[in-house]
Amino acid sequence: MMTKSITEKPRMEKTCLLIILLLSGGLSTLPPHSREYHFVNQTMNWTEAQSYCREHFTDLVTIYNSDINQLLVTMAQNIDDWAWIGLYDDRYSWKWSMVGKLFYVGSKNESLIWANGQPDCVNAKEYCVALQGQTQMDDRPCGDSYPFLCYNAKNTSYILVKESRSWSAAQSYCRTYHTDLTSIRSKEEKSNVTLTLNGSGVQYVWIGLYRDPWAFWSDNTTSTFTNWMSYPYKQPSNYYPPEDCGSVYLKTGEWADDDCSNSNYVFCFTAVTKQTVVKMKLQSEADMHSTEIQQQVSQQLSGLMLSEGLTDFRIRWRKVQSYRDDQSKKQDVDGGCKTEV
Ligand SMILES: [Ca+2]
Ligand SMILES: [Ca+2]
Repeated sequence: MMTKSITEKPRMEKTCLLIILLLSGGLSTLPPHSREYHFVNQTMNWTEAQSYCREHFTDLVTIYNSDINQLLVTMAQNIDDWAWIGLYDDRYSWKWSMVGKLFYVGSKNESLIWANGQPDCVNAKEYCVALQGQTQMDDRPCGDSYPFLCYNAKNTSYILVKESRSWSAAQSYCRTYHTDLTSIRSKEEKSNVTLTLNGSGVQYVWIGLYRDPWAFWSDNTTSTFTNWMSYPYKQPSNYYPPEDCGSVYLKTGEWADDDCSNSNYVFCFTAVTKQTVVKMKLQSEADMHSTEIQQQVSQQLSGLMLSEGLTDFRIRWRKVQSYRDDQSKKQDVDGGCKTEV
């Protein structure tokens, strides 16, 4: 006969454990409203301004909308001068129509040679590339009409279309009837292009190289907002080339492209990391000291947080105080658990 002995367990202490949730916003996902803006009341060139902002704050300012733009104007109190913002133009950030990736011409591709003094981005209007004299590259206004070179990937052929079109119209044509505007990514492609153009007599011919103007901000975020000055000086102008850095006129908030070596005031920003602490008290008969149980609770909480779209959080356990039946300790007890700060 088996005897079943039941041992009466001593009353288990109720253990209170505090779960602390630290919720914080990562820098990369910070929306613009979690930024603080700073007007630097001294003048320096754009590179110095960038270093200054990175040393004392986070970076040069990125302007995402007219509210931020207006806020900056208010901060500078009507000074009749200009201030640097994080915007800059990279005149070597070329991309191939067919590849779509940034392509730094010159440093990586020996087959691509700029004509003397190019790319010069005359009047801040030249964002597409044509071969000039059949061998060297020149940035030209994308709206200019030139013959163009298509590439056909099916039979690896290069097709010179002698009808003059704008760069975009040429691109559409090539994409419709062939593969795309031609790339020149190797010595082999370069000699094929030269061969195709040989004896054609064309002065300029579009190839697939282009770039997005004023696409970069110092903090590597992107913004579609612009506020270029239109009167009396239409900007960007590249009037004293190169004018590759963006500045804002403090009286109106309008932007201009400016020579990066000029001295201007500066707008910086600080990224504000917002952190919220959520404390939860757990009271249970279960052994809350058990790492396993703690892990289970943490996992359930994490799942809940993630389902609510919160991705940046930490869960920390902290023992507060054991519940005791001892009435003499009651003054220490706050609803069963003492709250410890
Ligand atoms: Ca040019
Ligand atoms: Ca300008």
